[in-house]
Amino acid sequence: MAAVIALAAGACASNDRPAWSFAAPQTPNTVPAAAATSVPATAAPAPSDMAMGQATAAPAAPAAATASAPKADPNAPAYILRDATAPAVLPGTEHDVDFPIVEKDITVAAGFVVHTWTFGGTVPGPTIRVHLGDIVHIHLKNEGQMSHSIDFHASQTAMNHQMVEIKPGETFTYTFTADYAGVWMYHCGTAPALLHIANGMFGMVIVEPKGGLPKVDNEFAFVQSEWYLGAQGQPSDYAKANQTAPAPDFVVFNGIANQYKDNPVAVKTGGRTRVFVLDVGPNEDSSFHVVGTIFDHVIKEGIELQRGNASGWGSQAVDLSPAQGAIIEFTPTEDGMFPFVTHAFNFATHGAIGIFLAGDGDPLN
Ligand SMILES: [Cu+2]
Repeated sequence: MAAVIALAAGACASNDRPAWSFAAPQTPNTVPAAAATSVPATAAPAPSDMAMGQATAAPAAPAAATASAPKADPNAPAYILRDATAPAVLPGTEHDVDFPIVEKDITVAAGFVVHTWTFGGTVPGPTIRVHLGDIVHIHLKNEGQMSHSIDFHASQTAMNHQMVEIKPGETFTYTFTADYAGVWMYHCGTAPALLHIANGMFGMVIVEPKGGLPKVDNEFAFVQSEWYLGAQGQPSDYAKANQTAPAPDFVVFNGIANQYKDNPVAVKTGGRTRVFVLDVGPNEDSSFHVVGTIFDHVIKEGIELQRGNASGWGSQAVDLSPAQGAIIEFTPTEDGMFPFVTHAFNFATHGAIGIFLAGDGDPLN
């Protein structure tokens, strides 16, 4: 029979009925040796390098960029589970948020460590949640070894005004007004932006709509992204990430492969669950789906499927290209497992999968 998902809590583990089978990746992808092009030499990016396109001067490349991924290291530290719960909206109408820029070794999948560049020491960076019309001051301090910058998609500002290079040791405050509601990406824009995003410099901003969002039983925030592994313990591999047909080693929710498959997320049976979901790529789309549920309320990039609409429309999966976000809501109708995936299944099998566990996890009890 098909393999049954192993649940950390043990619920349902003895259930012998057919079940979804999710083969976890044992080894990351490899790319042909010919794909291993050298990365441009290190140089401090100038302000004019704030570009989405090809780098003219790339910052520090992986010291030992490799064409193929490293082998899993049995001695790598265990990954640190990221709480999937969406943060509360910040109190007040004007906010000061500290964003130290920190280089950090992070275990991104069992046995694989990446020397990441981060906002706030985590990948993704902190999720910021505010009300429409709020003013946000992001206080950046570059504690790393190379220049970085930040670009808030929730903001409206000239690229050469606030998306400026912040050199090592420097500080900068990026200020914006939350003019529009939605689920927004932020990321480093320093060239090559592809590498800075691929190496962990991204996160989510939630701007609640006028009047706020109604209270629900459970709220979560998931950022889908890709890892293109360099050598063990080194930054991501720019050459791999820069392929026109890229083959990520892992595709993940909230930075770590399979973390919510290993550690299912509890939801209330019969309650309303809301998920803020964002695809940051840098390259691949998401088709966010929750097995066994139908979304009755979706707001994607300003387009709304309203709950209780007269024609009875529902939604099965939400398509998100890189830098697109959505708010989805559904109700688990019974106790049991409701896996969430990108329905691009080659990526679900490379880490983009988790499990919502409703009630005690057993629909027959
Ligand atoms: Cu950066």
